Amino acid sequence: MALLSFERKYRVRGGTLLGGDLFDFWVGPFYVGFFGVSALFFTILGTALILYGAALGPTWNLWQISINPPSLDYGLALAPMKEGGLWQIITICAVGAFGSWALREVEISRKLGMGLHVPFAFSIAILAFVTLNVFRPLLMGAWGHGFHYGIYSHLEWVNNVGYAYGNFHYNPAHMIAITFFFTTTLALALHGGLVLSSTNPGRGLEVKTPEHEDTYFRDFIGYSVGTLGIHRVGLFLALAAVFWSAVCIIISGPLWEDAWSDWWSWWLELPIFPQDDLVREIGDLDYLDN
Ligand code: 07D
Ligand code: U10
Repeated sequence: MALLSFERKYRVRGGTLLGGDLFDFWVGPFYVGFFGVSALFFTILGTALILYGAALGPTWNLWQISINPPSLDYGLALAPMKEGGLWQIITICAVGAFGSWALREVEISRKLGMGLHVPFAFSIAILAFVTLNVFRPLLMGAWGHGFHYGIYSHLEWVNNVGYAYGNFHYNPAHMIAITFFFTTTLALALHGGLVLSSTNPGRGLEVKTPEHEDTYFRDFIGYSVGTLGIHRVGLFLALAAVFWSAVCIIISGPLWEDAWSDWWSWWLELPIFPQDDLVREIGDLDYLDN
């Protein structure tokens, strides 16, 4: 069925979570729905407030515009507009827009009778954002712990928070998150390469089958996860990357306040290591100073 006739067939009422039939229509290719309206509302309001904040600020240089959270002195209170209040309202708009977007995905999935995998996956991204700018500031007692909305300023924030805990590379959850991010790219490269090599073999050559794809990996590494399975693997790897990112930042402060390298002292206490002074010194990397 051609895409346009498919769309006509499936563009029927129903499946909405909120608003009944009221917003159950399409504008051009886009489904609207209650959450399309709320997503647009929060996006337009949030963007307008960012522009207002930029107008108040010292620069129109795109790289340097920044909407900053309140200073730590305000704790969890509301701050005046020009001293972080804007950041607080923009954060509400961001969460409102992301949440609406996820629920719009749910309505579209329901209309088409599909699984909720896409909204579930996007919800994990939202979880990471909310962890950074809502959960962690709440646990640490001040909105000032949220990150700045700006290109350079958010990089500065990552840098400063990273070094506040010594060297963030020693954060074990950060290690796991990075490993999952890198493995995600490996899996996607393998999958993209495999599918293109078998289904787009070049002019005049025969398109190959999933059996070719399976056999390629059985010959190569002794196992194929299968054509459906690779998508499960991909989704798992990507979601695990973002999940462990959220873990790595929520434990920095609320759970561990020192340098992350010190957390690893339990490793040196393991009975498999000789517990004499020389080994301790090497373990503390003191030898690097000499
Ligand atoms: C947060 C995105 C959510 C997105 C949503 C949607 C719009 C719409 C519309 C354009 C989670 C947004 C949609 C805005 C736009 C249009 C049309 C996803 C999110 C809801 N680090 N580090 C991470 C690496 C170092 C530090 C994560 C690597 C240093 C801190 C990831 C290295 C120090 C924090 C990661 C490295 C340090 C992180 C980020 C290497 C600094 C965090 C991914 C090779 C000196 C952050 C939850 C992420 C985090 C984070 C990777 C180095 C500090 C694992 C590869 C050593 C303080 N680092 N890092 O979070 O965990 O995705 O956040 O050196 O807070 Mg790190
Ligand atoms: C994709 C896909 C798709 C599928 C898929 C996949 C992408 C369309 C159809 C594939 C995806 C998956 C399976 C998902 C999981 C994968 C990942 C998440 C990526 C990460 C992968 C891993 C962590 C696993 C890595 C495992 C590896 C690399 C296997 C290691 C294997 C070996 C070292 C053996 C290599 C074999 C050789 C060299 C040839 C034969 C050798 C032997 C049988 C061993 C014995 C050898 C001898 C007797 C000879 C003497 C030895 C010599 C000469 C030296 C050997 C040296 C060594 C170091 C072994 O898109 O959908 O579905 O499935």
